[in-house]
Amino acid sequence: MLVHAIPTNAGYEFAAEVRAGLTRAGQKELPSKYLYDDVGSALFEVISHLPEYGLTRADERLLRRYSDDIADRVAGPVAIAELGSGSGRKTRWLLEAFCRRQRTSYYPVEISHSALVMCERELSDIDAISIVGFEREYLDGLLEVAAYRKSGQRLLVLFLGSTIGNFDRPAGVKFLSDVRCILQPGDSLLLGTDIEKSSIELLRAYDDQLGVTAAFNLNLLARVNRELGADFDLSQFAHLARINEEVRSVEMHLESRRHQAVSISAAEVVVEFQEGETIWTESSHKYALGEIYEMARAAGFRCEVQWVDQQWPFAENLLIAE
Ligand code: AVJ
Repeated sequence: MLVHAIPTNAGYEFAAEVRAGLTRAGQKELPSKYLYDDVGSALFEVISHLPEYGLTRADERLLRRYSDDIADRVAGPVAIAELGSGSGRKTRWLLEAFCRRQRTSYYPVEISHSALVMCERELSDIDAISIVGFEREYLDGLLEVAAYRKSGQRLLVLFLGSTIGNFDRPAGVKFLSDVRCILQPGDSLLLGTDIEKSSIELLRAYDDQLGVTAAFNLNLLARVNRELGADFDLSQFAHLARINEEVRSVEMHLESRRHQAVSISAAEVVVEFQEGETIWTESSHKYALGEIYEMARAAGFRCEVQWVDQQWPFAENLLIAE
């Protein structure tokens, strides 16, 4: 696989965003995309196997069951771009279905280098596939993929795993509109969305008994220590999952167990935490089935089909660019 690597001002951006998020007035925050360094990506992989966290397995079941259906609906020569490929495991079924029909180009777009490498290892044995990976932010990568498009080739964008849920609702629609702007009418977007479920189930899924999600969350501070020379004492922060009823999301926070000060050398800042104060690290929004049709329309798509998993309510939505 050819990999286009990321331009290297990435470290500087990380420091700037950490500084901005931890020095702002009110709720402190760190962007959830930084959860996925090599350690974080590996921990998420473990989360996807936990009995409490059914999301990834539901996604995979749907892709496995309906891959032929999806490939038939997106007929003709197609280039497939995946935003956030992860290990690539759940994409296999879909790619195999497309490759049975014709030669297919697959362009994973992923900020984690190790995930890209894993993804290639996982998928390169498929017949009639060519893989070019982009170590990029989603929209930057998608722009480059669109520039590779050959005439007469359709583009299918995969945005699976309910990653869209990490945006708040307005930002989610804005993101879909940005994707739509890069596409041509008739191109498609396969969007995975986690469906609303009980608070009990959600809290179990985001605060599992083994503590893997806690480790996944705390790793963000460990990463700031490693990469920005900070001195976070991990034993003085606690993982917290809570429901935000108003916006219908599950939030992850890191709660300071005592009053403390942390110095972050590369961000040139010392941050003070009160006892009980939290850093907000992620929101995962949950959707009603009908709502996805409206979001699609607002972003310039029409939702053509919705496949729903019964075991763990989750939907795969096929959106067509209008
Ligand atoms: C990979 C973004 C879909 O929001 O559920 C898992 C990440 N966070 N457990 C999600 C996650 C806590 C996950 N996504």
